[in-house]
Amino acid sequence: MVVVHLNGNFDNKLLFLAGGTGTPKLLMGVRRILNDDKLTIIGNTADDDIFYGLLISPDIDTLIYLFSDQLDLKKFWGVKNESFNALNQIEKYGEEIWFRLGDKDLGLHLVRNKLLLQGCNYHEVVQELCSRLGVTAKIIPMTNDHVRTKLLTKSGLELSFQEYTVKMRENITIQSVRYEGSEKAAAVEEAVNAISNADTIIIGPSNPITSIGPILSIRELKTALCNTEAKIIAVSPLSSGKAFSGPAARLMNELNIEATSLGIAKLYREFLNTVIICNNDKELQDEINKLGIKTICTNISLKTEYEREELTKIILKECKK
Ligand code: FO1
Repeated sequence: MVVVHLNGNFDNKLLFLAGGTGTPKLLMGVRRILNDDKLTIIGNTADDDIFYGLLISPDIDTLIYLFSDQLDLKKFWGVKNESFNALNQIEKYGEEIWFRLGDKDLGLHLVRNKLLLQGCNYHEVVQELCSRLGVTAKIIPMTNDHVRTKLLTKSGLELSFQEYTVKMRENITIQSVRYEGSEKAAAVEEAVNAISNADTIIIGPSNPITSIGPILSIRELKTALCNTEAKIIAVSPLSSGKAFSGPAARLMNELNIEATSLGIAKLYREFLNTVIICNNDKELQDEINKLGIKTICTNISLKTEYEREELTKIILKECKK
């Protein structure tokens, strides 16, 4: 397939807000049209967790692996052609191994840990890792501070995001979600500046509760989104009330948030200009338009390279002129 690079004719400052699966899929399409150095991404860090003493940062790592061409594109997390020798060894010491850390992935976690121990803040660590891997997209973690998604189950158990999604396989009813630490957390300054200086901001089709929600829970980032001159476009992660991947629809239902693209538009209504929704959801257009938000109906499934590239073209046409 021919890669259509528009770089010469495209000087829009683009910023993405990203979680771990939907937005990286969209970014694969964007990469086929624009050079990585044209892209800035603010990544969620509230899925982060500690395993065997090492900080693991799934959403940021997916972005790093994507932009260094190492991502396992079957799972959309971890490194391709991975092995699990270290994990099998860890199990021999009686440790739980429900969170599958691969050998190559551990390389990243060890170097990150070293940089953190040397006193770098988290954004500096990500910059250093990207620079060592030759990543030219700007990946900015939302905060250097501790923010963690915590999910309270109906039975009163509070789970981390990884316990909920990987250990429990989302097989448990959630009553409420909070973002531990978000009230005190400061945004990374470059993230605030990126929002203020962008021409167009794309809220990718990531989970609004566990991926975009934590980013919005940081006051400075939400305020910057409400005040920016940028055009803000969201891509819905839902079609006919179902998520393309992950627990977004299920969680929204359990939290009594309308699990449709209208629900998505309502969640982002304070700052949203345009929402891109699935062809199947055409009947929601009028209700969304009544909120003062423009709708574009198209194929948003992002399953194939062709679909990713086509959606990118639609987004680029909608960018602030
Ligand atoms: N997801 C799984 O379903 N099972 C795993 O064992 C698993 C391990 C894992 C290790 C490193 C990493 O960066 C991500 C990993 N994920 C795993 C994905 C992760 O749980 C979620 O997909 C993201 O947090 C969602 O954004």
